Amino acid sequence: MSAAEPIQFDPDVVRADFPILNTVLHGDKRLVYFDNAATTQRPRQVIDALVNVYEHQYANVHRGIHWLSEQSTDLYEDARESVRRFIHARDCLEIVFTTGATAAINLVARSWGDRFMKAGDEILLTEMEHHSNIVPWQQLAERTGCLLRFAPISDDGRLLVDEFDRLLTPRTRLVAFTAISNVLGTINPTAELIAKAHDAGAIVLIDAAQSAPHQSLDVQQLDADFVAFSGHKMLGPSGVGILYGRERLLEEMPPFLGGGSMIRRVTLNGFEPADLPAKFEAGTPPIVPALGLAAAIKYLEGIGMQNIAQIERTLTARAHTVLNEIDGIRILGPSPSEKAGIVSFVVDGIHAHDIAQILDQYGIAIRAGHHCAMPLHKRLGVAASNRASFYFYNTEEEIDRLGEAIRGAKRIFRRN
Ligand code: C6P
Repeated sequence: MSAAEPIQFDPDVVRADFPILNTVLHGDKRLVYFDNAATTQRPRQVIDALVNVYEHQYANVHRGIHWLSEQSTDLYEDARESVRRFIHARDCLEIVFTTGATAAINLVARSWGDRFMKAGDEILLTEMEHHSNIVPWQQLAERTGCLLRFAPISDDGRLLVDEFDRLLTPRTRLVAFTAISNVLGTINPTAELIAKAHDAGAIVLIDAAQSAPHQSLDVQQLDADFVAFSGHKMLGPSGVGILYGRERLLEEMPPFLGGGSMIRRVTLNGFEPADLPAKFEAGTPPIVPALGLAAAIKYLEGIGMQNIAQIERTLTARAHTVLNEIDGIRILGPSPSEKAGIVSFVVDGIHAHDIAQILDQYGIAIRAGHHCAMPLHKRLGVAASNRASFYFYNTEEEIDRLGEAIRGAKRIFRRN
């Protein structure tokens, strides 16, 4: 199936690619995997690609002059090209392999931040950020004396754009926000916010950890400066992520980690950094995970990102309908039309961990807790929430099972 074709999607055919979805637990419960915002599952095609590399193509990259190393280096650079194509970057120089979204954001905070931020400069974030897009900036503020501002959200979890505008001032040097909230599912108006930030003279980092796996991403059309995301949330292996950076910005930045590969020359007195992107890839990179990510991208492209977004819209709408039919449930975040496939909720009088534990007895995997977004939970007035997060291999029938399981939990706690 190509991205341009109308959707012809048979969930049973797709699900057959994912061996783990056949898992039966607790005797007779077929696994319902609704923890996709934490990490997704891998299709056979990705698993086979990993095995194939280890069996036939594995050596260190950019080091050997032997045949196997050349094979492995070519595949690693092909993987970079797959990522470039997937996010529509201009050049492979702008694609840095990291160990994940967290590492990518920290790279920018350490390298760009330490070089360009000074006391009194401001960074504008939002109240809906994951800790990975808060703590690196708090650490930068400790190092440099720069100040953090947080654009507030409405009670139903939408960014208050007027407030964002008010907090964007000539002192704002960087704006960093999530394209999709990992708790609320809110889809932020990314292009609009980037344009506003640029008008104010700020550069922009997009945390795309929850958007790159679910929507098409065009960094040139968005005019993004930095974009961070993780392979394991988009069918790829853990241990690999991407920092996209505009070439001009990456060129101005000093290397963050030092070691092998990131140098052109080393003497006992100092070093000269390598060209992009090697300058930011010190040490042996995540070779096999990068190749696995390329296989994952190939699979996603086969389904088509627009189709994926459409399937998830249907699942999210169904989840809202099912949950709204149950008394005493508060769904966090906006209406289904404004959110991605992430539905967090709180059940009156039952702790999120208890709900998750009972759902597990029904074979349903969801996440419970603060989902690495403690400030957001404080803003919403809840200590913890339950989160069901979907991917294109989930089905409406599974969502109906979620509803039955929550009713079961309420019966156990006599809250119905
Ligand atoms: N969120 C979740 O269950 P890493 O851990 O580096 O792959 O991704 C970090 C990250 C950054 N931004 C957002 C918006 C995220 O959702 C995540 C990861 C997972 O919500 C694990 S805490």
